[in-house]
Amino acid sequence: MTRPQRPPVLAPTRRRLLWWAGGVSLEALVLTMRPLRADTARVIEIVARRFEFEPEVIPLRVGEEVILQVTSIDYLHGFSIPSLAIRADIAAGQTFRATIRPPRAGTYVIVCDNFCGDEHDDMSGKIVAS
Ligand SMILES: [Cu+2]
Repeated sequence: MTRPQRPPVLAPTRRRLLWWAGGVSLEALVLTMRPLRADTARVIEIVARRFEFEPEVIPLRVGEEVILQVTSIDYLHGFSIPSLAIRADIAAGQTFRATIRPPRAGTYVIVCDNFCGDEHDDMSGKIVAS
């Protein structure tokens, strides 16, 4: 009595494995080649509190890409840099992140545009790009 011949199962499995490994290698190559700007940009932590941003002055180089990480520690503050088209409301305990790159030398004014108390009008800061 002869046993029925089994179809070769190794070849398709190996082919699938090669396709999978090739896909993983290609994906790794693409990920390696992708620019990692967001990961390499310097993070500048800013605290928003009645009635100031700290630090108040942020010196940057023209064209330098940075991540502003703004945390309100006490109230709903506005964070606005009109000349860079950046704006957010930041509730107490929340953090807002924005990536910026000052295009020209100069001063970029930061204001709180959400009324937060008697000295709200004094709550400002600036980015000085040179
Ligand atoms: Cu305010």
